[in-house]
Amino acid sequence: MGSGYHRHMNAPSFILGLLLLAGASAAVANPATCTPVAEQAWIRAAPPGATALAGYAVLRNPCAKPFVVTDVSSSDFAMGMIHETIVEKGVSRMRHAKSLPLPARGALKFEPGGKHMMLMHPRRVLKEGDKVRLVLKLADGQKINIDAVVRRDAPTKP
Ligand SMILES: [Cu+2]
Repeated sequence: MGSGYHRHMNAPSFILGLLLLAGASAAVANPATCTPVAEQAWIRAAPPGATALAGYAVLRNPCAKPFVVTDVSSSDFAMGMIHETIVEKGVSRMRHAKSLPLPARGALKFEPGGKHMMLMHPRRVLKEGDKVRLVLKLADGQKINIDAVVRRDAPTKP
């Protein structure tokens, strides 16, 4: 895993590694209060003055119904947006994703080189180890609170 800052580069081996990590089973929650949960949430540390940081997490859905993720926000940033990465003719670009499906009993992965939470204009200096509260918005109006840690590299599963 590289130690660089937020980049949108093609990293197939890294993505494969994350997919392999995704096999873990999710706990089945009480259907009455069933809600998706975020794991391994982190934000890529960036140099002071950076105007956009990328956030990553694995969102698991233990419920029998699907959800749709529509937006992200944080009180530590002026603006948040869901991005997805597309590769055209070998060139990687990112674009705004207005909605991302989270299948029933499935997972949605935000990961380097793929979908990510684009966090723009930080309101405070964010250093390695700092915690940031992110809020994912679902199409049904639910909000998922995520506590992300600022790190240089992706966390490895314990
Ligand atoms: Cu982006």
